[in-house]
Amino acid sequence: MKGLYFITDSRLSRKGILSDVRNAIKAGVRVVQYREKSKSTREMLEEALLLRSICRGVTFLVNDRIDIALAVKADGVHLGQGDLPISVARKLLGKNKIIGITAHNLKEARIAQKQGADYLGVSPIFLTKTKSDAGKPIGIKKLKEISKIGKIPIVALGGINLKNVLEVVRSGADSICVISAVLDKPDVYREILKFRKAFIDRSSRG
Ligand code: TZP
Ligand code: MG
Repeated sequence: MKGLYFITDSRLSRKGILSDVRNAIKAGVRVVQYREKSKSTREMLEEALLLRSICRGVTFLVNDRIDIALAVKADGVHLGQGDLPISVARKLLGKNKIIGITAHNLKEARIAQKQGADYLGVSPIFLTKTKSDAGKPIGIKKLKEISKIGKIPIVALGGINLKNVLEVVRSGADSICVISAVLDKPDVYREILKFRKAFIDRSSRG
């Protein structure tokens, strides 16, 4: 769970999520999460199968839906605080699958870690329009606090753009996820490359 993490968004996508994911992988993304909030289960299954076949050599996760993740042999799931608890998800998925949990604060981060989450999705760092129920931005200070207790990798997301990304990767994020700042642009591949540079800049000028 290092480097760039990409989440699909069929509402924001200009050329379709399959094209976005191909470009994201070409640009060096290491993790792809299939996140779909409005399609039928059957449509999701079909899309997830296609994505599974595209995501060779990168980690492929499914948001919320453990059934879809199991059906397409995804590498794991990403769950929110209102989804099935980690203990139940672990029983269903087995010990080898990845379970990522969204944490908005230190308490949620500590609990998720204790319960056996494989990584934390810490969000929203900044204001985001992409997820209507994302909650209040937690800011850089809280991200730093959470990263200090974090024994498991931290994926930072929510409102990340080219202006603030370096600060985020220097504040303890192992991985970053950017949705709108990338999908707003016509060339997803080129845009993701710019974010990838932030990880190089962290080590050279940090
Ligand atoms: N979960 C927390 S914030 C978020 C999700 C899926 C959306 C982040 O999108 P953006 O456009 O990079 O702010
Ligand atoms: Mg969820």
